[in-house]
Amino acid sequence: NLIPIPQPKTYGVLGNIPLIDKDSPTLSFCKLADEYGPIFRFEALGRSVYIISGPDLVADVCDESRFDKAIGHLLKVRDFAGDGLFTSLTEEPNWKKAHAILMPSFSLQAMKGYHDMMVDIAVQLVQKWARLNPDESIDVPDDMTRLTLDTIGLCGFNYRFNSYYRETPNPFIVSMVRSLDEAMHYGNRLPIQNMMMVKTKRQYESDIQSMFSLVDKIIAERKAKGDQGETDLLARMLTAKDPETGQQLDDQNIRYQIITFLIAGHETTSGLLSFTIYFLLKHPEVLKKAYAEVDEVLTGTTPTYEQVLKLKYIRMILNESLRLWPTAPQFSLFAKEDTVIGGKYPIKKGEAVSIVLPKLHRDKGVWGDDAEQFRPERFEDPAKIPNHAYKPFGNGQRACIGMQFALHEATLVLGMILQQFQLLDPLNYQLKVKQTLTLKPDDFKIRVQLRDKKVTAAYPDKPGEVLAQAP
Ligand code: FDE
Repeated sequence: NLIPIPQPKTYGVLGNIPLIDKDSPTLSFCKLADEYGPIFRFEALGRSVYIISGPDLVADVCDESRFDKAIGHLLKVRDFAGDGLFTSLTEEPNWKKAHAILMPSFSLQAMKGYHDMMVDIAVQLVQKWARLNPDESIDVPDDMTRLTLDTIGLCGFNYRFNSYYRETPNPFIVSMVRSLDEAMHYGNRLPIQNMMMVKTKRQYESDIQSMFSLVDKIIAERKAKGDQGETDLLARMLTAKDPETGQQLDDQNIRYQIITFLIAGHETTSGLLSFTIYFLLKHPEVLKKAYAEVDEVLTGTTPTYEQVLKLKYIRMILNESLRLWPTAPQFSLFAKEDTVIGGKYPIKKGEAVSIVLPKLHRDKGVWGDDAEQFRPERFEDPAKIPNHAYKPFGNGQRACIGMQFALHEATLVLGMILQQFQLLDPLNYQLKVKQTLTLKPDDFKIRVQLRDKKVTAAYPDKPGEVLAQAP
């Protein structure tokens, strides 16, 4: 009773490529899934992958005894993220080593150590917004990207990108975004096309060099300075030993990990914050409950670590936002042996599957008829969350190591924003989703009004001083 897996129309050597919008592949996959169902084959220039969005199929491919993370779609990203955590195979020695070394730095407990640094950056965002004139708009994804980049820079490497002091994105970010964009498009072009794009290639190579040189400089400076009791990720990478092998990470791998954290830690979290603000603007009843919680819990000038943990409804809002718009919208696996999924679809050893999260997360059979509705209350009871239909942070041992980090940061920032501001939507924004490697609301602008001028006036001018005062 095995049945063949459907495949949409092909176009010669291009296979199915003409069916996807190259600027937003995930959304195209969602549309194809509407037509072809919970699994279909997708062929591109000789590569083939099964696109999966049905909960029972996802449950099967998330069985780690049969499937493991695939990186075929990330090969180009390895040009600058090498064998860092995100772009390595589970089998590569550096994955296991770095995973063991870095896990403790991302535990729930470890968030306590990052809290004050996260507040430092969040205060910069709040101050910027508080000082805008009433007729000035905020580009939400832009300001959220400033926040998440500066936060991972400070918590990770004690480096200040100081994005709020710049009009345009930091040059490092320009290089990173452009390289990611090129890495995403490269695989969907014919080799001959890629060969002819001489300028693009030159730009790509110079972008990678400039990323390497900033990161190598950060590493070299820290080494020169010696251990001064830093507790950030970099300190841990430079000193900690893998409990199993007794080995440390080498400098090249540390470079790749830093670039990995900068990529993984800022685009995804900034998209999460942007979509969440969008949902709050469009759901006044949710916004009202969120204000009520924030006003009850956040009593001081800036939130304490413990207060952030008490923002339960804000967490539910973030979970629901990640359900409808998971900002890392796809991940891929390969079969370790010949196998069958969903009781009827044969998958051969080595074949790849890719899970399309926005589609999975809206499955009516699992989430109910209101699956398309934004309703944070779904996450009230953790026991009722259908785990195989909710994978915003990936799966198993290859799941997101930065989950606690991202959620603590996002909860804290949303709390601070709601504590201070009324959110306004004078342009009546209509959602348009943009994809780089991650998803974001495109061209999303809002305005804000201070709720109570006294609170922000209490911030000292230098953000650092807030830390000194924190109880
Ligand atoms: C990871 C991740 C994932 C998986 C992917 C695959 O499988 O391929 C996912 C889905 C995710 N992640 C998601 C997310 C979302 C958000 C918001 C985030 N994420 C955030 C963050 C932050 C940070 C820092 C990070 N993140 C990081 C990371 C890393 C490193 C990784 C890899 C891991 C391993 O080991 O593999 C990830 N992330 Fe995330």
